[in-house]
Amino acid sequence: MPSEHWTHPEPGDGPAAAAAQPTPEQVIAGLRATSEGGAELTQLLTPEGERVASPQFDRYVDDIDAEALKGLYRDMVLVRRADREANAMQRQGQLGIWVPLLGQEAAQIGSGRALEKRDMAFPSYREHGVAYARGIDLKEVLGIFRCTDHSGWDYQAHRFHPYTIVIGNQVLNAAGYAMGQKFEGKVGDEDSEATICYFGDGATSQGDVHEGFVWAAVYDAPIVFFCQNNQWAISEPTERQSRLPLYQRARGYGFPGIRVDGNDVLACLAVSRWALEECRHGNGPVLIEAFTYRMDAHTTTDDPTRYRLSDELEEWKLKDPIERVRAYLARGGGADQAFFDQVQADSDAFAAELRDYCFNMPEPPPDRIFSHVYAESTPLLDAQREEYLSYLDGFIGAGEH
Ligand SMILES: Cc1ncc(C[n+]2csc(CCOP(=O)(O)OP(=O)(O)O)c2C)c(N)n1
Ligand SMILES: [Mg+2]
Repeated sequence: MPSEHWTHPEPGDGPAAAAAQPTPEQVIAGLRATSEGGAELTQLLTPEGERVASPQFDRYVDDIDAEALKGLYRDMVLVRRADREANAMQRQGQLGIWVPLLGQEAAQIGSGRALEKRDMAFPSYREHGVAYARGIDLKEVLGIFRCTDHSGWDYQAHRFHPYTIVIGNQVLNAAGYAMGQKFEGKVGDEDSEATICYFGDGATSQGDVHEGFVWAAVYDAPIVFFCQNNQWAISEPTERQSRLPLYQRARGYGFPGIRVDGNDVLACLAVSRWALEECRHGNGPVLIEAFTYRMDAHTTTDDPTRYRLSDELEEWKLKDPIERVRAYLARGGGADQAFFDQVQADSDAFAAELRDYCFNMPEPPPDRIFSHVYAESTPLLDAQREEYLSYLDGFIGAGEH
């Protein structure tokens, strides 16, 4: 009987085994994304909301009492609510596109809340939860998706780089930034700086990510590579990116890699704090693979029913990042119904504010595309701006005849 999953024969298996080819069914079985994180998964809170002791990581969350956990819960509910509102606004034609974070709240809030103000974060395009944790008003994020803005926030003030759409490219930027932190002597003690860089499972196949890993490794750069393995790169499952679990790739570059339950906000917080501390003390880089799931489409232009089965989604719903915290808080008496109702009401108000802003979003001045191209403008850029503005002036009164 052929096994459900086809595996490559071992060298000693002989020519017959080596000649064997997988059946189409085995290829499909191998393509299926998995909901199992394996024995290596670091978890502090099970999907049922049970606290699991971890000799290695408990000390990184010993300050997280019921109040602090309620704060993390609130963060996750708010960003999920904002995400759902933005998704709906795209469907109503108010946004050009939306990139949902649904399902990845714990990975983003846990790691985002692990950062100190002085640390620097480099996102891809799905990190609205990290943006929120960095103190960015999500109204500023909406502008990108309404196509009125390139990314409006002050990235130095928030220590949160602009979104990067080119897959994996931010890994090079982040590695270079972290090397700069090292060269400027900002590494070595508790008050040191670190960098965190977000990317997906699919991005790990990009050359930029490989190059970023190499540069960061050989310069001992203080950078946490935070890979959100949400099981899919649009329609490609993780099995199409790697034969071995992604966190194990770190070994080949000579730095530690760890797989954390990306749906467990406590574990993501603990593991990220540990990794950042390693970096602060000059032991970077570190790779974190946050094992999670993209519960919605890749973007609003995608239809996941064309490439994945709904039973997979149903399985992941049981591992929901918000529900396990709710179960833990409710069972342990850390929160009562009034708390949960209040968070729900706050999230509805938060979403209403976003909606109101989006519908009334001001048009940016047309010459805005020339700003922030360089730290200081250049004569060529000035000339281009002037030419563009006088071209636009040519339309004044044109519609009156
Ligand atoms: C260099 C490059 N190639 C291709 C694309 C098109 N593209 C956009 S998102 C994406 C998949 C990325 O998957 P992953 O890294 O797993 O991140 P996720 O979207 O799942 O968060 C691709 C191929 C792109 N934006 N940039
Ligand atoms: Mg992915």
